[in-house]
Amino acid sequence: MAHSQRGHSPVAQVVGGGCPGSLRRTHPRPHSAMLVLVVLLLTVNVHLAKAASFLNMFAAQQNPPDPCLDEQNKPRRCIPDFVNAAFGKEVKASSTCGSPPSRYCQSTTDKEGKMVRNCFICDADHPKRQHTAKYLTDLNNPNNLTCWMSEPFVQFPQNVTLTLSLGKKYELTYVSLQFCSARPDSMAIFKSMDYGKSWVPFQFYSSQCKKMYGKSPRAVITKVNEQEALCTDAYSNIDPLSGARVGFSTLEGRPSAYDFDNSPVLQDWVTATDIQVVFNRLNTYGDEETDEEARESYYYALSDFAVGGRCKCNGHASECTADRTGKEVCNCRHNTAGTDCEKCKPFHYDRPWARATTKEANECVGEYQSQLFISILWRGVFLDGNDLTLSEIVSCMVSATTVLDTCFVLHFFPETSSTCQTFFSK
Ligand SMILES: [Ca+2]
Repeated sequence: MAHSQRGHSPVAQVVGGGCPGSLRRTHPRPHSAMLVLVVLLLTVNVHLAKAASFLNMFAAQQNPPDPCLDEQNKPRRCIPDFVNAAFGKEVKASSTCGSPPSRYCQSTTDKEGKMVRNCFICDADHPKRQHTAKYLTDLNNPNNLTCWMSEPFVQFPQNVTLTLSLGKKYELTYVSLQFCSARPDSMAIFKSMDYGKSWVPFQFYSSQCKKMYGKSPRAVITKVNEQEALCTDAYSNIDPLSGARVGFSTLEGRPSAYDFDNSPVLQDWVTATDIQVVFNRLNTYGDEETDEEARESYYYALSDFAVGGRCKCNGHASECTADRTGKEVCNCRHNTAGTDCEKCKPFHYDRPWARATTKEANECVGEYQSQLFISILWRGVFLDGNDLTLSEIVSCMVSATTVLDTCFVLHFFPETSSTCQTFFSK
């Protein structure tokens, strides 16, 4: 064991891994300035903790109750509000009418049930004639519908896609599409969990599920395939010609939905950073080959693209806010950190990170780690007889953080890693 080598205890070795050469010096001369620095660090730490707890006490009297703490000020699960995560966000459309201006026709039926067509111009440069993708996620006022519209007759095998980036992870309850045109014959909803690098299907809609997507329209979800996308033929009729809404509920029909807290599979299933809608085939009456005006009446158009869910913070934050760069992040509590509160703060790895549940907040704990950090510094600087410069100590502090991160984030607990075991056996 490393013990036998004088001046190279396991702790010193681990820390030394990040400070090349700094612990290999052979001058065993305790440095009084370093001793003062470490004592100062300890003292400042204790005083800061006391001041923080005093300020917290004071703040608690003035501010409304903290949703992440219970009545006894103990951590409890907290979650951000339910929102339409798409509202006001940019949607990229692969096809939008109006550049150059084009004609489109709206089909309606008159009192006698006869088909009537009214034709208009879509012009991207005209404020009242444009049908921009911004209209997908603007305020949805039923008395003044604003519609995005694709170019006319982009028919299978060509498709039209809409891509919505949420900017961070959300846990979604539904995806809802309100049409200004007829519903498509075939469309698919995909989600990404890695900001658009890879996509997995969420739901398929088609009058011919098997032919279009290779899926049976009568498949059933059981506990063994809870992350499988289904296909339904129930929403692919050409009627109504406008105004229909298609909603996909992410948890509907999935058995573990009733025990969501204890189902990592479904927690993963509802998580998304981006949503993509792919329109594969237009619904038509079959008259597009013979009638030019008929072709102009077949396009995809939506008045609202809504995504209902909560900013994903794993039960450790009650709100998401913009960070210094304007990126949306969780306002993490319970000693957690990261965009989604998906890890423990440095020096709070006394037990493995876990998502909060309704019964247990699973907050990160770290008193032992702070003491350990000081002890690493102590051993590295004094007990092993090295003298380091201030910049080397700062470098060691960074290295120690990395070592702890590596131990606990990758291995979770010392028992599972021999490096960490050695590290902690001191
Ligand atoms: Ca709209």
